[in-house]
Amino acid sequence: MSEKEKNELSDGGNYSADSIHVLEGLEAVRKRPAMYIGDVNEKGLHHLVYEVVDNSIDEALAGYCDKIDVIIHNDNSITVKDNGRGIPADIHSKENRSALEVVMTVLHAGGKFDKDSYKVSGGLHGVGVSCVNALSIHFKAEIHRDGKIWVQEYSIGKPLYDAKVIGESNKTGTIITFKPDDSIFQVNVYKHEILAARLRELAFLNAGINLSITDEREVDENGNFKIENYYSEQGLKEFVEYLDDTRVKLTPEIIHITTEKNDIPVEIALQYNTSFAENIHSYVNNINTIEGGTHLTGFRRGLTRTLKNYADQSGMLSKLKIDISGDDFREGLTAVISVKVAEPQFEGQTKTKLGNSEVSLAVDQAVSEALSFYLEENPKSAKIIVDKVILAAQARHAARKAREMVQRKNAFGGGGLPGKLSDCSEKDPVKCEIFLVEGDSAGGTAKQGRDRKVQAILPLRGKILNVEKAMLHKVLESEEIKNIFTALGVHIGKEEDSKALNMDKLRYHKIIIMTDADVDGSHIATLIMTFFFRFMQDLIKAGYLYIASPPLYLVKKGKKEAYAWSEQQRLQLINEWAEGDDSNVHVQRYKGLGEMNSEQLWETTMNPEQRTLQQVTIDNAAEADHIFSMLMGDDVPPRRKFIEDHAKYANIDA
Ligand code: 0RA
Repeated sequence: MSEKEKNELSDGGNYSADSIHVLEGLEAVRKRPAMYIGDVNEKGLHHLVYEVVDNSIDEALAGYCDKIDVIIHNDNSITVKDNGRGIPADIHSKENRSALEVVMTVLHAGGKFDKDSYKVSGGLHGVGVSCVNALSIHFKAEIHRDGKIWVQEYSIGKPLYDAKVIGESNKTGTIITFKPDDSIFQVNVYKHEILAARLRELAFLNAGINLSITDEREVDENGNFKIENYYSEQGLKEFVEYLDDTRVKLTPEIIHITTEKNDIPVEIALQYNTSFAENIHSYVNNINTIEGGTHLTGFRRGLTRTLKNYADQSGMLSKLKIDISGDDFREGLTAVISVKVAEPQFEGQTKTKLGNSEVSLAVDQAVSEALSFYLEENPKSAKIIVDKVILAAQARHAARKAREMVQRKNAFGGGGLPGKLSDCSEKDPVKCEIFLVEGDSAGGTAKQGRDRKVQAILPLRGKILNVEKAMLHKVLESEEIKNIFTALGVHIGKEEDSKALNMDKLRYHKIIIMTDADVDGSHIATLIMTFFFRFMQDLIKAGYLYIASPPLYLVKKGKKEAYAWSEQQRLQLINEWAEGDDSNVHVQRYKGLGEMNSEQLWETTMNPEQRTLQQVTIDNAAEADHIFSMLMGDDVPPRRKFIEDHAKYANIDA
């Protein structure tokens, strides 16, 4: 506990003085919620749940809890229930109030009672459960401990009554229920998929804990709530299996490392597959470190050195004329790295880059020890891996040649913009948008309808290359993909020197994918998103990628016309206009962009004043990786199942 917090708590046992301090603390959270939970949109809303779950995970990591249940209630309030020791609730003589109340109402007080506990979990901002309380219109804590049931309720962080005993219990645990405050959050509907993906991830990251999600908003035909359980016996090994379940494995075994180096617990699982993508997911204290950091550097260094030594010693590189780069060792590699660091230093733009220098060596040692052992023990697999690395090096050289060709052509081609691009006249990238449009015909309509000052149009022919399955030089040679990156002004590639996108050259700050509102259209949009996800991820992270939403229907009655973007809107319009007789209400289903004329396309889909754009974001990188590899892979059944499961969100002809 910091000196400041101690002072706040031990203010001579003066209850009212304490509470004033407390309310000031929580008032600060309500005044500037984004400072504590990131934002007040979808992300922040879901962050509240993570914050509460993290406390239960800590209790599990301390060895006292193995079951955590999350319930989404009908009114979008949330319950998180665990079978840990229960938060102490009796009166603390010093503070003159229940310990529970202190945990729930003092900023950063959560868990600090237990000095021995090795607190490693904790949300991205590690703000504690009192922040969730401050941002909830209603919050209830129920504690089962020492044979009793305690409760206390709060509103916007203020206790509604003193913690009290309401019954007896022979169990222990903590049950938190909260309803986010609508006056703080822009959105108030929880997304099942987002919470489920996080719980699945937590299950893999913390083997042996039973996690579940119950969604009371979804009831099946037997009247049962939708419920999913997540449990992993073997941790990261199963995480890699899950990530790669639709990829073709190169070696039969997954390399799984669980060790501790210099008091730093390190867990790693890795396996090579036949794809060309590098899929490394790293975590520190259960937080996805999307910007990487010292643990990732240590992993790469250990992997490269160990594989290189092995290949050198076995003489496999003697005939190779070209150099091997670090990237070549990671082509087709899926890996998850998880470290637990007692005092993590987070750096970087999103505070998801680990700075602690001691972690680098710990991970390097862990991976090189285990990997050299594995290579010696499994010579067949070792040869397959080294062959793959050599192939990657050769492909990289071919790709460099292909790229140099493109660049040379561009240098002589004057400006180098693709012939198909109808550019805008404005030059300031911040004001400029580019529409990537499916098909030449829709491209023509969009060109006529656009605001030519700030909107550029790039028509794309049918289906672009599936980058999930293609080798790098094929990607670079693909006409459509060349058109995309030359129009954008940035280059792509996997070589170390060009890895960072030259984002300052980016010519548009809104890149809008515009495809037909049918199954083919959404497949094409997915192909384009896959390309951005694999080759220009920084651009998605910067918030530049969007999807246009063309309407599904035009509803007409006499001279009246209106568009509908959903089945529900269509029915509502018909209801409003029909007045008991819908015979003269005419509904036109837009199957493709091409069925609209240029004014209609402008009005409904392109006009910044009226349109709705969906921003493409990466909520959960591991889950996104899993979904993209599944959607774009060879395996048809899981893809079909995914599309069927999501059909109600897609549209009727799916
Ligand atoms: C501090 C001390 C003790 C338990 C907890 C915190 C605790 C907090 C949370 C939050 C969610 N679930 C939780 N479970 C436990 C207990 C210390 C002891 O019993 O010695």
